[in-house]
Amino acid sequence: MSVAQAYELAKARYADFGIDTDAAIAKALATPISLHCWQADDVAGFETKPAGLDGGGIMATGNYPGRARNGDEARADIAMAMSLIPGRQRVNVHASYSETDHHVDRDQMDATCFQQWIDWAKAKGVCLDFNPTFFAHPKAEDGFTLSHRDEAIRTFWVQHGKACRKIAEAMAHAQGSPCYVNWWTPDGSKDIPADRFGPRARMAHSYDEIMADTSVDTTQCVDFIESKLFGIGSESYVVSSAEFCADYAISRGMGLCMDMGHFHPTETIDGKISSHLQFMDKILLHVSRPVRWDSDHVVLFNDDLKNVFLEIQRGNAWERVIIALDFFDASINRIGAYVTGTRAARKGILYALLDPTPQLQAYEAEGKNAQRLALMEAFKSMPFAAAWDQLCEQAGVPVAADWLSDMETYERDVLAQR
Ligand code: RNT
Ligand code: ZN
Repeated sequence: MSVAQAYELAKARYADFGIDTDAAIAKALATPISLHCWQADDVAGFETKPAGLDGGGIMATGNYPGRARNGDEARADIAMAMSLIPGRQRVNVHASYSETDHHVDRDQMDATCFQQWIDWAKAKGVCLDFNPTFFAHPKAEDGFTLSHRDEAIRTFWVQHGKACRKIAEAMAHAQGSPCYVNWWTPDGSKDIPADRFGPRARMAHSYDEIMADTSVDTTQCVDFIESKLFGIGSESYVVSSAEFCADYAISRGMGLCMDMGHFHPTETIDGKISSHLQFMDKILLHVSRPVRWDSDHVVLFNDDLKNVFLEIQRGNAWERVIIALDFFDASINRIGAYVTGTRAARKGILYALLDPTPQLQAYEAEGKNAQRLALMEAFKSMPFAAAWDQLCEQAGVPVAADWLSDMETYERDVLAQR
């Protein structure tokens, strides 16, 4: 049976419940997903650095061949992945992906360091998002940046933050639409701190200093602060915790970023969205998949993912939730990681858009909670696959796993030659 034939049957089935599958597909395709540039090179970055200047912070595990070694390779890989992913995409660049012929330290960066990304995005017709990079730098080596007790180090990172907002504003102007900026700092400690207050006070103060630059147009450079529970080397204390970030964002009129992997292992974020959106205009999501201690496995079409998008659908909050990806797996073909993860996110969006929300909410209002539960359950086995295949076909990308041969050809011709 062709995709079109299967879709006609599925369409009729959903129509029985008053759901317009054509409209859902159109909306799912139009919903932007921001692809993170850092899956292409395992979060290494492309800064020109003097020998010996390095520093950790985030770790990708695995050494699958074919890692992008420079901006051109990363952009080629991202473009390849994008050609196999349906729907509207943005590209999310980190400050550590600056490209210059000489060393420009983080506090000195400006938009010219990202000219190649800006030109490429324009040529591809995609918008860029941006992230200051508070890791992979000698001044982040001891685990503290914006909350550092050394005033000189703290000031360096404040300068980086200020520079990043200017860069984001320039990107927004170049693309004629806002650039979403995500603020994540690794600050924290491996073991029990004796002072949790001090770093948090300094962190808040640093952010206040960065955001005090009122020359930046906040309709164009739109800031979000990302929380975390723990990381490698920050198991006992993370300065920018969930409470810190939510309180900071609300008190300063800033956005909040929730990464799906940054909470307790059984804690999910879907139920939090309706709380934050009572008090904030917009939130940013880092769509990710936590496994044990790792927060960044390749995204899959699992319950956690579906529930996040169902929550957006049921709260009619599509305009208020910005969707970005955050995963990195260096142990498999990186194009495959991008395509599987991003397609799963798009699939989750379509799945939510095909939810019988009005009927479920009507049952709830009438106190018919058995009916509500039964319909939710029944919808798990609706002919969703036919709608998803139709979306892919409509977008001109391979259906199901038919993209694997393209990935393998690219691996043979391009990745294996690196
Ligand atoms: C780290 C955060 C952060 C990074 C990216 C590279 O735990 O999730 O978002 O993954 O900024
Ligand atoms: Zn994240």
